[in-house]
This record gives sequence, structure tokens and C-alpha cells, in this order.
Amino acid sequence: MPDCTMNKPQNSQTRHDWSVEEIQTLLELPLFELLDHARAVHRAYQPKDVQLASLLSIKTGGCPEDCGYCPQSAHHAKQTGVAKESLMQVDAVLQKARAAKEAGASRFCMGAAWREVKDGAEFDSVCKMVEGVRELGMEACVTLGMLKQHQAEKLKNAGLSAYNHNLDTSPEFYGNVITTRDYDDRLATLSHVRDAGITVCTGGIIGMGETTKDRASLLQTLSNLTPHPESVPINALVAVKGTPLGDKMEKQKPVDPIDLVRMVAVARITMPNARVRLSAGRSTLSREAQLLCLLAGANSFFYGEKLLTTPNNDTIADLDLLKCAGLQASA
Ligand code: SAM
Ligand code: DTB
Ligand code: SF4
Repeated sequence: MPDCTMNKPQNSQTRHDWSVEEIQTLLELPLFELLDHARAVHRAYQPKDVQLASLLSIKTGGCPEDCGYCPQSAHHAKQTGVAKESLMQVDAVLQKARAAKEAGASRFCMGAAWREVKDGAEFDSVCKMVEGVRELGMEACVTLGMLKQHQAEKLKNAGLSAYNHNLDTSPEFYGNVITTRDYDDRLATLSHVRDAGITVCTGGIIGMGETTKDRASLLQTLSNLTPHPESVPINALVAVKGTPLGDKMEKQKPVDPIDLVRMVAVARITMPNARVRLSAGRSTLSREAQLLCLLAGANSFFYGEKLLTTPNNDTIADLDLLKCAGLQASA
């Protein structure tokens, strides 16, 4: 049995010394006990709102990395049919950001299928996109792959609110998913982001064939970062045909939505101040499963018809979901 004083609501000190065993015990608690615990932490540490974040792929396909889940990897392009496109124009991106704001989003996230950022005209354009999004009064987040310190500082000067760079899975399982970079590369980028004074957005994916211990180990790595990431996306694998993991997992049972609820709840308990984002994989969840994720401590989701290359939930249904839960979108 875990110690019920762990991250007790009245304790404003957050922990950075979670063990994998403690976290695995939390993940395996009887569901209602886990929900009670997560809910208590959520009420003590979090506002009542839910942040709607819209996502745009500003540079699609042709990525040199071999991430087994990703439709944008050049390694699987023949099988997925996702073509390599060039970087979008700044104006076109800002038009999408404006539309997202009008629809109710307060954060705009831009993703590029790059292994790493390269200095030059394209990176300068991305900085202009960031400036433009900030001028609209929205939070701006980008996910561009690996980043050097001076590039993080340049993004900070453009006004970037957050940088997304997911650890994806446990250090132990990582090699089963990606071979073209290693875990320490990801951690180094996160530390450049932190040092530049940009908030850190980092999380992972469940449903790739990992064990509960791997999930605990991912959460341990995230929750032992000091300070904790401000934003933690929890994705369920979107099984895209033609990707190695999409094809493999299609033959197996998809991840149980309750496992996603458990992952959200334990992210909430271990990282009380973070915005926990219910991310990819939401479109296959029932309304009730999504409500359970919100109850367990998720307080953001992607809002808009598309994620990067795959469809997302209907926006009217999403606003209805919030209404049903009695929650408000953050301004
Ligand atoms: N290239 C950059 C990188 O990898 O950091 C940014 C874009 S990448 C598509 C951003 C994140 O999307 C990945 O780290 C992964 O967590 C998530 N992702 C990509 N494909 C996914 C899928 N099929 N299902 C769930 N999450 C996915
Ligand atoms: C995150 O954790 N998930 C988002 C965002 N951060 C960049 C991406 C999900 C991508 C799902 C597959 C696709 O649409 O291509
Ligand atoms: Fe490239 Fe990012 Fe996709 Fe990996 S997840 S293949 S780095 S776009």
C-alpha cells in the first residue's frame, strides 16, 4: 500500500525523488482509490479551468528520425503515404492561429517534422510565427526536435511560452521505439529549454507494447526533473497504418482507456502543479472515458479538427464535454 501522505494536498512541497516502485504501486491502486488521491491533489493545486490548445503541423513529413509510431518519418513514408512538405508561410500559420483563438483556444502549438533545429531562414520564420502568435495574446508552443542552447535563447527572445519535446517512454523501452537518437539527447534539449527560461512541455505515449513498469519509469523520469515540467502531455498511440508500431499494435488489443485514466491520475499526483494534457488518442475514447480523464486530473486537451497529420475530436462535441463536466475553458 502506498503511503497516503505522499504529496498530501496541504503539502506545498512537491517531490522529486519518486521511485519506480512507488509510482508503479500508484498505477496499480484500486481505481477509485487512485481517483480519490488524484482528485484531492488536483483540487488542492490546480485551477478549475481546462486549457484548449490547438495544434498545427507547420512542416509535415520527410523526417530523418525513425520513431516507430510516427507517420511523418521518412523511414515509413512509402508505407504511410505522408509526403514531405515545405515549411508553411508565416501568414498562413497566423491565419490558423487567429481561427483557433476565435474558436476558443488559448494556446497554439506548432509542430515540425525535423530531427533538430538548423540555424537559417526557416528557423527565423518559425521565430516570426512565435512572435505573431504571442501578439494575438495566445500562448505559443513549438515542437521542432532537438535544440541547442543558443536556439532556445532565440526562441525565448521571440516570446515562446513553451517548448514541447516528449520523452515518449521509459529509458529502458526507448530503444524498441527509436534508434536514431537516444534518451540523453532528449534530456539535453529539455535542459537547454529550461536554462533559456522557456517552460517545459514533455510527456509520453502509452499503448506501444510497454509494461506498467515502463510507464512508471517514464513518470519517474518526468517527475524527478527539477523543477517539474509545467506541461505533461499524455498520448495514447494513434495506430497509423504503415508505421511499425501502428501495424504491430493493430493486431493486438488497443490500450484500455482506463490505463490512460490511470496514467493521467499518477501524472497529476506526482506532478501536482503541471498542466496534464490529454493528447493524441482521444478520438477513440468514449465521452465517459474522457470525463474520467478530466476527473483524474487532465486539465487541457488538443482542440481543433486535426492533430498533426491525424484527425482529432469534433470541436462542438468538445465544448459539450466541458459543459457536461461543468468546466470552463481558460481564457
Ligand atoms: N519532430 C519533433 C519531435 O519528435 O520532437 C516534433 C514533432 S513529433 C510528431 C511530437 C510528438 O508527437 C512525438 O514526440 C510523439 O510523442 C507524438 N506522436 C507522434 N506520432 C504519434 C502517434 N502516432 N501517436 C501518439 N503520439 C504521437
Ligand atoms: C504531443 O504530445 N502530442 C502532439 C503534440 N504533442 C505535438 C502530437 C500528436 C501527434 C499524433 C499523430 C499525428 O497527428 O501525426
Ligand atoms: Fe520525426 Fe518527430 Fe516524427 Fe520522430 S516524432 S519521426 S522526430 S516528426
